[in-house]
Amino acid sequence: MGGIHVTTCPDETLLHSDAIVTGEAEGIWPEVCEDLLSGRLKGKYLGSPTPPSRMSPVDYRFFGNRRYLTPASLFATRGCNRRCSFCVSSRYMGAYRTKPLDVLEREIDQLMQLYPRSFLQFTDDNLLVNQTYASELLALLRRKRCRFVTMVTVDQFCDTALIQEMAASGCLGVAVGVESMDDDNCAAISKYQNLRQPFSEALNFANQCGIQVVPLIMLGLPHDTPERLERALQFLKKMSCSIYDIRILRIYPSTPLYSEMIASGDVTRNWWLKKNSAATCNHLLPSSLAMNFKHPNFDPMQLQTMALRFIAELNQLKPDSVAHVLRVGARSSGLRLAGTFIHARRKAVSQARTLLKQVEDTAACFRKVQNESNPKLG
Ligand code: B12
Ligand code: SF4
Repeated sequence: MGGIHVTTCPDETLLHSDAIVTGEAEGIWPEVCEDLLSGRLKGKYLGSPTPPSRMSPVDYRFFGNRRYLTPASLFATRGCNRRCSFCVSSRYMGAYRTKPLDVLEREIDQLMQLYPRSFLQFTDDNLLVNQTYASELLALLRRKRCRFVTMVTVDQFCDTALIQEMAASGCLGVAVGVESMDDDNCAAISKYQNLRQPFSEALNFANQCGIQVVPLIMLGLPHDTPERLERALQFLKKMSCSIYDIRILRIYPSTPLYSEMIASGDVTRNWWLKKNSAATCNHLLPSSLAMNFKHPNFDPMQLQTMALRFIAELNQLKPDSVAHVLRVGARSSGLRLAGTFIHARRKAVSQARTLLKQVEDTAACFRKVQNESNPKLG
């Protein structure tokens, strides 16, 4: 086994496997294969960050046509130089590295040949943080007449020159790491690049450039309260985003947030191995809405109800929101992506409404049982 969880929890995963590889596999993989073939497999292999000089082009024929938004997804960089306290990937990935552009160009050529009608999706954590590389990469995408989507940080999103350059290079959409509308929450999770940024103005600008915007939002941050989230919901409703990605904060092992919350008693060590408590609706919900920690201002079902309301109310399709997404798409010849977002919004709203009903029923049942066992609480 290998990958992020294995890297952050090697001893746990070794209990379930013959051998594990921690970190990045490229350098150590030949040794693992040789040992396997000669029957001398060791338990633990320590992979190390692959240097750019050893990054060779991925052969996408191996993956088949398995689509995630698009079948043409690729990675140009590794790691992230920021250190948001909840983020696992910036830590386990090692130093920020960029793939040589000639290698990347070969991957792009292959993907464009395999999927000529698809846009590219860069799944990088922080594709554009190195300005020199970002300019060269965007020039390459412009030259190749690519169309692409990617993730950006809030400070990059608010940089109008960068957004303009991205639009000119074929950018159809960005997911933005907004997390919270409140600066004190962003500071509490060390997401300093989000502070004092003109998000609403940047949103209008990106939309005018033909870029669809997907804010990534987390509920359950340290300063969230029911009143604040209600305010955030009403504020976000006035914005014109293409689709809203809402999740409940997760406390991953290896992050500073995990260590802090273990110390404060707000999260249980190895929570992912424990059975779900009856006081949550984790068993009903997708993992992105599971709650595995204690929040001072919410019980789990209350936060889960709020998250479902965010999904249902923000993604609700009205004639003007449909027209907006289509208009943005038309500006960048990205009508297909616009259609995907409209379809995804419809599906998200319908799922959230169904789940909301189930969570509300479960919460009512839970309160009834609590009241019966302790009438004083009622
Ligand atoms: C893209 C992505 C997705 C896409 C994938 C689409 C696609 N077409 O690839 C989608 C949206 C589907 C997705 C979904 C989810 N994701 Co995701 N995703 C990522 C992201 C941004 C990039 C993954 C990637 O390609 N990395 C690049 C490659 C090179 O790195 P790598 O995968 O780690 O692989 C290297 C090593 O780990 C190792 N390795 C990996 N696997 C193996 C296996 C073996 C046998 C060996 C030897 C080695 C090895 O070698 C590799 C090469 O060096 C990562 C963040 C990140 N930086 O990795 C999050 C990330 C992996 N996702 C995460 C999560 C939580 C999820 C979801 C559970 C979200 C949810 N709640 O629904 C789902 C789970 C989906 C599933 N079924 O597994 C977390 C995982 C946290 C954790 N501690 O496990 C991450 C780290 C994001 C984050 N910061 O929170 N994800
Ligand atoms: S900017 Fe994104 S990838 Fe980088 S540390 Fe923060 S959350 Fe992680």
